[in-house]
Amino acid sequence: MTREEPKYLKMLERQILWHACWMIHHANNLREAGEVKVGGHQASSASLVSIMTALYFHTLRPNDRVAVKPHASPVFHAIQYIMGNQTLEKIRNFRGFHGAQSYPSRTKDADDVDFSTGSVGLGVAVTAFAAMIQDYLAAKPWAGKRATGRMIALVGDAELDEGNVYECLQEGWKHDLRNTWWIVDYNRQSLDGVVHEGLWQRIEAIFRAFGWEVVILKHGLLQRQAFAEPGGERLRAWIDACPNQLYSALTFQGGAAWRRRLLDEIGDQGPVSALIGRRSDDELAELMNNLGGHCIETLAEAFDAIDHDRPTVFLAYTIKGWGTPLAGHKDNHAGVMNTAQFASFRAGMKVAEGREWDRFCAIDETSGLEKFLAGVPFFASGTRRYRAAKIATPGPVFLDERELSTQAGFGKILDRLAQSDHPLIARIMTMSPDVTVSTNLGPWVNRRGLFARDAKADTFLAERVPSAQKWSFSPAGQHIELGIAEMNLFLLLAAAGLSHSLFGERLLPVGTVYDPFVLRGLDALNYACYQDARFILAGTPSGVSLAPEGGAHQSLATPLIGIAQDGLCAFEPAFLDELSIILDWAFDYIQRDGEGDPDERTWLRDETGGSVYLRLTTRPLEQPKRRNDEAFRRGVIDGAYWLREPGPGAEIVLVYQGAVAPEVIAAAGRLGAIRRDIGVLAVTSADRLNAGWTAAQRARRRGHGSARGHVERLLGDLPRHCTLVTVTDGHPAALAWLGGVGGHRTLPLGVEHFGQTGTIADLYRHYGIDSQTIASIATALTPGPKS
Ligand SMILES: Cc1ncc(C[n+]2csc(CCOP(=O)(O)OP(=O)(O)O)c2C)c(N)n1
Ligand SMILES: [Mg+2]
Repeated sequence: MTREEPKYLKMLERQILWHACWMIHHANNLREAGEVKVGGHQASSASLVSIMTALYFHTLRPNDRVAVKPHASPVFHAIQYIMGNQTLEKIRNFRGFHGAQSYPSRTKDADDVDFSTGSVGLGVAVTAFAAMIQDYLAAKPWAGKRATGRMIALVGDAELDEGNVYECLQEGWKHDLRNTWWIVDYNRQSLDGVVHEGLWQRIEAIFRAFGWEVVILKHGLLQRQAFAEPGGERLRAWIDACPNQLYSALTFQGGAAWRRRLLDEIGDQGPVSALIGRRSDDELAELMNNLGGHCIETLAEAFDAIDHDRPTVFLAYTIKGWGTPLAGHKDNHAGVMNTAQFASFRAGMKVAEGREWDRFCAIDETSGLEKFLAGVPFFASGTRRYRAAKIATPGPVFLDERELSTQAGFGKILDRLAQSDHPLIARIMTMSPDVTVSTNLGPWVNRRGLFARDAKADTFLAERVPSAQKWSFSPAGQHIELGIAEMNLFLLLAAAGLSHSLFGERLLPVGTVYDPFVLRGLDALNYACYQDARFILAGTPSGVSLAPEGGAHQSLATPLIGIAQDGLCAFEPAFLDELSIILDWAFDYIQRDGEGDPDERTWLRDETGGSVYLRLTTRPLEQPKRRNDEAFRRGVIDGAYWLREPGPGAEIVLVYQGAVAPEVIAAAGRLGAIRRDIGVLAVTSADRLNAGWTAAQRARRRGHGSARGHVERLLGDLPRHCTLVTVTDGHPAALAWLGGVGGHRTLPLGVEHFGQTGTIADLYRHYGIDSQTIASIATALTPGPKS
């Protein structure tokens, strides 16, 4: 640190504290009576102000990336505002429509957010996975060379209650994690109260166990200087022994209360009393508030002192509400300063009415500050949103197997791709939470290898023990072996899926997971999508078609997740050719970043791209005759095609998605003899059909009278009295909505209750998705002979 630097950093710290608190105050005052007020977050923000000032204005370099504790969003926006990367309009409208976001958002904020945060714990862990992606790229010859950045998380102490943090620690240890810093805002307060005594010792032990360096920043410079005075050691001992609750309460009460308490407990009419006596109430409060996490010098020096790339956790003692009248109060999380408190805060900050938004309104003397800011390294090269060129796809890989499951087909397609030298293949990065082999990724991994920074031979191969899996680890490898924790899969997909934007290098991440356990990682999947990370996810096996495995392994709800999850386009193909077409399309779709205008054929916003979810199965199906017509190829991607076109007098149309195709085809065969013109609609994506339908309706409301979604065109010519029977191996609601498209009576079949072990035939019969039941339900509903 230069001699002048602390002076500027303290000016900035003060200014940032003001802007953050004012932003929240203003936002709450804008809300009309009766409107929801969001939690205050003034106290949470204040707690991180010093740390973020030291980081952004002293420590960070442009390649560093930071996940900011969600409820410190105003601090982040204030910093970017001071640096000219955030507009006044947006911060005046903090928490308002199109304003700066309550929680930092890569997609909704315009001020260079590195990682979105909001659901506590996820922003923390994603930094570790981003560091792994950085290492992965550094090992690849096709990737440009760039300076290594540190992936930094600003972590609330209560965030450390989230289990995914520990799952990530373990995974990080396995992968020799580097260049990751977590800075814990140890204010000893959560939302509801004060954290348990001695938490820091648990934290320290846990991090050390996983090989992290632990740096504890307990006392600031003022405190350390006071400890060096006569009697100072007694003061230190008292502070170290003080329970969290008491420290917080005294902080809230201020200087006079500190004096009474300290004199009562350690006053000695000698050096300790003199040490306390030399300070006014305000000075005593400042001293007691001068914890490590609020001392710019202590923070900057601690960050500068790290001269290695091992993962490091800083436990920075802070005060929730530091520098504000809310400091230390256990109810301060949702609280905002009331009128009187804000007036006193304003008086202390010396900000005049009407000047509140001025960039430097809380700084008396700003000479030299602009020059200092112009030289801050982190902001020197502007904002850091990168792009990477799109890579053309090789075209669908068609398989010739006569009978195969979609899961096996997926493995075979990837195996075929692994043998290709098409430029896209080098960019594929696969990963799986300990289900690589059982989701059929084995052949791909055998050919493309596992990634590790240091090569590791396959001992079984070296010892000539026959094995189908030839697993060697090397920097060239393209598969990441993960432990079972599904959260880690989705967080790694999130980090890999942002590679083009974070590191300027295109990766095409492909993850496989047992479909029921999508739910285990669902919040992390949602988090990945919210950040617009791009990846392909194969959830397999799915549904009760996984018959002998039983109810714990049979997914029912995932088709609905596929429909409802924003940013994720869900397919459930039944046949191999469909899968081949979808996968090739998916490699293109995940790279798109066009404008949001819908495609007027489907009304889907396909140009914007997104991630893709394939719900697959282990049930082998006999493959239909290959179709090469455009209606088929397009229909597969648009979400449905006629497997059997209904005639003009159709009374029944059977609709299916996924592995139940043979039951539906067989039922149609039975029904064909006794009902006229029966149709069979093959749905490959209920998600895309549904999205196109709602988008076309929206377009019609906006004046595009001729807008029609794909499903509206498909069902448009059906006679009004025709009945739809929909069938899927998942929750029936996934297709039940089809009745709303053209007003057709609809009977949705599917699985609503937990499955159990059995044969596929047993279970399909039990849940009424076998051909006999489908046919008899269909005939019961329509006039004519019964099946
Ligand atoms: C997954 C999840 N659960 C609950 C919340 C609600 N929540 C927001 S902040 C918070 C407490 C955070 O305490 P801490 O991490 O110590 O931060 P501080 O407020 O002290 O800065 C909670 C429970 C959330 N944002 N995410
Ligand atoms: Mg806390």
